[in-house]
Amino acid sequence: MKDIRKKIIIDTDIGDDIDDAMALVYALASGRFEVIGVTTVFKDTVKRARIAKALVKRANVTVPVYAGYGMPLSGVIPESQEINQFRPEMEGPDFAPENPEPEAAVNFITESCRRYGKDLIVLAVGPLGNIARAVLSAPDITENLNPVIMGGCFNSDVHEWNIFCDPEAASVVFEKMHLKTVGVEITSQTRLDKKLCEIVQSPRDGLLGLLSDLTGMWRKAHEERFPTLHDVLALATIVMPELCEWESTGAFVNIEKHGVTEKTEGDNITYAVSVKKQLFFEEFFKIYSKIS
Ligand SMILES: [Ca+2]
Repeated sequence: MKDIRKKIIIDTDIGDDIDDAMALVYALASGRFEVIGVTTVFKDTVKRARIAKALVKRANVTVPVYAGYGMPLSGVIPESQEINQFRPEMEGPDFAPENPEPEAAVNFITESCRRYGKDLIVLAVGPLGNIARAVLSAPDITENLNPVIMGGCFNSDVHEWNIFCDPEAASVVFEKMHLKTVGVEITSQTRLDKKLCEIVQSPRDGLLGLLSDLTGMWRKAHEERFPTLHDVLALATIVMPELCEWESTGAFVNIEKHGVTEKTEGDNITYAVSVKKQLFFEEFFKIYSKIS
């Protein structure tokens, strides 16, 4: 039988905000995606890869995890290297990335794009350092690499975090390719309330048990705030584009304004202009309740 799952690579800054871990769990366990691999980006990418690997192992699947570039394209080292969801047991040899050289992550993206062509979606839910380096080193992949990203803000001058952390990389990506993005003005509408957060944090075993623990660690580091599912929404739109309404525009990253995304003439950026929040939550928790 033909595998109808979407082939994806997830390029992630897992370990800072908690929604990256939630998106990875959803991708690994929903039955809707074939995760070809995971690449990590920004700051301590090896630690991030170890967190991702812990989730992959709990999901009982074989998915390669590569530690990509921690350094933004500008070469300016980020101030803090702290990662809030790292547990001591993740130091063990079982959780090491496939290859700790950042170039290996970029090569993995490049080779996968060439191998799978338009059958592969690259989901970028962190700063865009790996994707930009892939495009700069292998311009031929731009034809097929049409990433789905969580990033930017298209209705005001707000700095969206992923673009802000590596505006030079985002500028390359926005300039050189067709992409689909869900900006922060849309994803910020998907914050969990107390009741939904309690479902995620309820004690259990297996994959959801680890996600519950990581959510607790993240909340402790963030004044017990409730998570917002930015990255999960971007992922979910790959299989349910109807979750959002979309418009097309050109856009550039204003580096002097530290990464504000400004609309311009053109149509290479497809961006979300609204979200059906209730439908999204229903879908997320429907899948969630089936994960063992
Ligand atoms: Ca993220």
